[in-house]
Amino acid sequence: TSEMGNIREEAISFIEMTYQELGKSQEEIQQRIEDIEQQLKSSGTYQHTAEELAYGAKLAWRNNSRCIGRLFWDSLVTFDERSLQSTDDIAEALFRHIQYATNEGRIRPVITIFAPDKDIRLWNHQLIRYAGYETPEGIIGDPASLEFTQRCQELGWQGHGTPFDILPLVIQIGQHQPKWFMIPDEMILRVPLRHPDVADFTQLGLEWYAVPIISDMALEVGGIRYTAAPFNGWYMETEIGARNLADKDRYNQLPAVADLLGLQRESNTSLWMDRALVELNIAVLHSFKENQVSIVDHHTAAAQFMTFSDQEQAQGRELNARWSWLIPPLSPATTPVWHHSYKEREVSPNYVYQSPAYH
Ligand code: HEM
Ligand code: NRG
Repeated sequence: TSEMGNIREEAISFIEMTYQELGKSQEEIQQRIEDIEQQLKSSGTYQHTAEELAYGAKLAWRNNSRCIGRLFWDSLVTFDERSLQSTDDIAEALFRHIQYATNEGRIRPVITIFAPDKDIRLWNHQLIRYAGYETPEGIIGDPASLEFTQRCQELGWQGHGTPFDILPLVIQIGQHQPKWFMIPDEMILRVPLRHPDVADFTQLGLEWYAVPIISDMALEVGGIRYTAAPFNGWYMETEIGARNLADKDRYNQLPAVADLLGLQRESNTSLWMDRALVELNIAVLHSFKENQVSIVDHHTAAAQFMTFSDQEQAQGRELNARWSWLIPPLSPATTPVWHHSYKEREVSPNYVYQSPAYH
């Protein structure tokens, strides 16, 4: 398994699995394993073919126990950018990723993979994310971004100070000074939030960006760790409406939404938080839909996950799943996921956490 970190064993088990799934012959498998053993002997490491890399990224998605969106694992598009050596070239590749994935709202699941052996790190948690500022009047923007925003300012970046400033890309190679790059405005698709039947909802001045592109996890494939491998799908509405905008330690918008709806906030018994939460999630879905930006509601996502689970079982593969992450944070017991129990194992390939690139 992956925790042993034996590169030869990891490589062999990855090649056997991948080549079998891709319908390759036993000879091809043997040949490729011998070739990898040669590379390991002479250099201590080995290189994936473009095909192995793309399939490894798909398997890592299929294996990730916390993702409810895995039905679409086989449609992942890989941009192989392992040849890039400079922060400027890497920034250009990240811009290409953002544009191709965004696709004017018809979001495409994409991963861009950089060289595994140059200690490339993206400091961002997601390529597109809002800044957070500590001010005398309180926090402005996303409190989850406070520390990274400060690092960006120390590097010379300056935001406008709005609640929705987009942070720059920060790229570091080895122990060199990290470089920052502003993302051109026109590349960032944003969705202003409104509510289908509450006209005043726009007074909240809320928005969210279209594409979540996780950039701080490592892709682990066949004993090789890709430390810079940003990936994206599209949002499930609860991520925005039940967490990012709702959590007390994020944008904390439930009181404002409740006031707008004319709800009494004196008593818990009125369930004002729950009612505000539902209307906020309705606004997220309505706004993304109206702007033709891909998004999935939690009922549809849960149904898709059940289909994925059936499909895996039919293929004779054991599902890897963590219940506590797969249930949505809104009305979880209305989804079938709630009523199932799941087994979680450590499986490779996978997307794994890595120690922070900055402190
Ligand atoms: C986690 C949905 C695509 C890999 C999640 C979560 C949701 C989700 C709701 C939980 C996030 C949270 O609670 O913070 C979706 C949807 C997708 C999608 C709707 C649409 C296609 C992808 C893709 C990949 C991926 C393309 C990778 C190739 C992951 C990983 C996590 C995750 C690694 C765990 C993140 C962590 O541990 O912080 N996904 N996902 N997902 N997803 Fe997906
Ligand atoms: N909850 C985070 C994003 C985590 C990943 N979610 C996805 N991933 N949908 C947030 O920004 O709200 N994906 O690759 O689509």
